[in-house]
Amino acid sequence: MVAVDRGRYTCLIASSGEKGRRRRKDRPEGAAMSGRVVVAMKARELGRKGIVVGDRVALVGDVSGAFDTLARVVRVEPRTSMLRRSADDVDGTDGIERPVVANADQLVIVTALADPPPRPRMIDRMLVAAFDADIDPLLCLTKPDLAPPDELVALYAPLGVPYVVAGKGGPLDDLKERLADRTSVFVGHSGVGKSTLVNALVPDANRAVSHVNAVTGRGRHTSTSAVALELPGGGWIIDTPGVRSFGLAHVSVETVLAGFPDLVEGTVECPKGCTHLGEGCALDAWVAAGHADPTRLVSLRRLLAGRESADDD
Ligand SMILES: Nc1nc2c(ncn2[C@@H]2O[C@H](COP(=O)(O)OP(=O)(O)OP(=O)(O)O)[C@@H](O)[C@H]2O)c(=O)[nH]1
Ligand SMILES: [Mg+2]
Repeated sequence: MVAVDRGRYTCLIASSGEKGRRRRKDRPEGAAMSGRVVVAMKARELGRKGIVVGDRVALVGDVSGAFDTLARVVRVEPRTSMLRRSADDVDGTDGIERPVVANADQLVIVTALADPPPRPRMIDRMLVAAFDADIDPLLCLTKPDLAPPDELVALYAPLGVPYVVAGKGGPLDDLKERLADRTSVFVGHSGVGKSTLVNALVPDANRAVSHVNAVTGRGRHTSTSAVALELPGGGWIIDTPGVRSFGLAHVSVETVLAGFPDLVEGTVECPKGCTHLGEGCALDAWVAAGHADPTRLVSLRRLLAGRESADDD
């Protein structure tokens, strides 16, 4: 399933060499791909089960893809991953998990080096979301024409997160190499340049882009829904709408810790239910004894603490 709009699911039936039967102007946004595009609704038997972009689904009914036809989604296949966030920016702090994208294997954390300025707390939270979903993170730094990447790169070096610098009009070779044959979901604040990148990577994408407000320094939330697009060289990218926050109420301490295998052993001596943030945490002594790099502990604590705050700015 590559896009959803008001209960209508745009699905792609991959087929070798078959050209889409819809003429381009009849295609919904995001349908710039080979294979047959079928629009479907959810079958009643699926009940309340959600379908998200990236899901592999089974279709019945009219799957011709002809104009004005509607198939039915009768089954959602088991997912290999699910990126989630708690929607505490949408309707209060209900902490309810919202699935974002299914079956992605790479989370591309898109951050502008300026305009809007980078917000490390947001990057940290998206990293935790990647750990939680068991998806590889990639830091993608945009707008290098406006500010240098050095400071951010140094901040994330202890975390071992790979990064690429990808500016508008600049070379995209590093990014393309990282995206090849993978299913990558682009996340980040509004206005950081996600759709600009998607348009540069997928010639027919036609994703709307808009400028960042000069007064507030915020983007305009130009993209309003997630869309999956096929890369010309193989692989998929999923453009998502800009988010103001990335709620992590559903993520446990253990999940974050799992992202730091070099520190796990040091927690054996911790008191039960240790938050690893304060008094009594055995990690201080473990690191002092030279078992792990102190910057790793600083990073772990930053992620653990950031997970609890509701505000990402
Ligand atoms: N100077 C500069 N501007 C850029 C660069 N990349 C993107 N922009 C501009 O940043 C603005 C926002 O870009 P979008 O691609 O719409 O951002 P987005 O992340 O998709 O935003 P939402 O859809 O609102 O989440 C546009 O005016 C782009 O032209 C860059 O490398 N350098
Ligand atoms: Mg966009």
